[in-house]
Amino acid sequence: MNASCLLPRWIRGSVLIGGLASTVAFAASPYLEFGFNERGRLAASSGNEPMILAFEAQEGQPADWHGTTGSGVSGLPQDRAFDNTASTAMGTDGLGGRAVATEYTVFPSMDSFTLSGWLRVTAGTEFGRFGRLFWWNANNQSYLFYSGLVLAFDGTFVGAYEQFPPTEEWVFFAATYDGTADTDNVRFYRGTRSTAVVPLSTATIPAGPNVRFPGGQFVLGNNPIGSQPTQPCDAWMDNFRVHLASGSAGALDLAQLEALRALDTGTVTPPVPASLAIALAPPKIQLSWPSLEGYEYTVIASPTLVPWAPTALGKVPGTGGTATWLDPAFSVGLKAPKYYRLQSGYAAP
Ligand SMILES: [Ca+2]
Ligand SMILES: [Ca+2]
Repeated sequence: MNASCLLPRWIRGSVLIGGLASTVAFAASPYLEFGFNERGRLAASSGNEPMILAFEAQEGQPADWHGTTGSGVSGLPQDRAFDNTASTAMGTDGLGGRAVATEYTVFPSMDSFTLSGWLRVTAGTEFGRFGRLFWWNANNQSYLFYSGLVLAFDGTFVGAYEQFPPTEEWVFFAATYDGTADTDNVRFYRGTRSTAVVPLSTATIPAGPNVRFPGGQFVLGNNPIGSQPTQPCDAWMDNFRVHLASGSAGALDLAQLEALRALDTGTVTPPVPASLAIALAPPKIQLSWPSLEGYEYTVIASPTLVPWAPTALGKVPGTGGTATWLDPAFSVGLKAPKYYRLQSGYAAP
């Protein structure tokens, strides 16, 4: 017998999936959002799509490219960045790390999208050379690279060239595509921690829904393993986001991008929402969820949904594997409802 069948109906209907929602002023939640604020080999999306990235070195060796505390764009103690500066050079013929999706993933086909994030290079880093910020290997290669800021899809290259000289400060970058517009449907933007986002250049490609990312290997910071030439992005990266939408809403406008930039300079991206499963460990209730190193999870319960009267029952450190928590006070035969919620937060450094 499946143990979960023993659960009274009201229990199965009352388990909540908790976590702190990601909110961005004036713009919908990102489809993907990587803040790199955990520790360990994995980096999780706090956007709507719970993609997990694994860090690896040039030839695929396991690595941890999380920067130190405070290395993220906000400089706040819980903020870390993807530190790919161990790369031997920017772009072509350098050797360096990457963050690659642990599963082959498909973007939904949408009319519009935005790729945005933050980049910081060290003084003296050679400009250009096609260092990969983003790679999506579909039927046609799609990528964004640091050589200026260049977007390539369907074999078409459009870009804002020579606009990103290495200054050793964090630079906000964005490329938007609005497939509902026939002209100027690709736009590039730049900002810094201290200066607002400004438009750079525009370009025109054939209009239509975004079928240019039909699926494939998703990589940040380099080409996929085994590629020639090797093209690491010898830099720090933080808060890489993908927005997607039907209609034109996925192409964020200047005000929305400026809101993102301003938000990032003073806050740390929210923790990854956790998904909660419930099972029986007879005769007790057991909760389990995928956990990340560097996070701490708090199990909360209330006897009623409204009003929500929470009691914190326990704290569990993230390990990078499945975390479990057994409710010592709740037997299956108990005839009272109990509503669980799981909160995720950053563990103390
Ligand atoms: Ca960060
Ligand atoms: Ca380097």
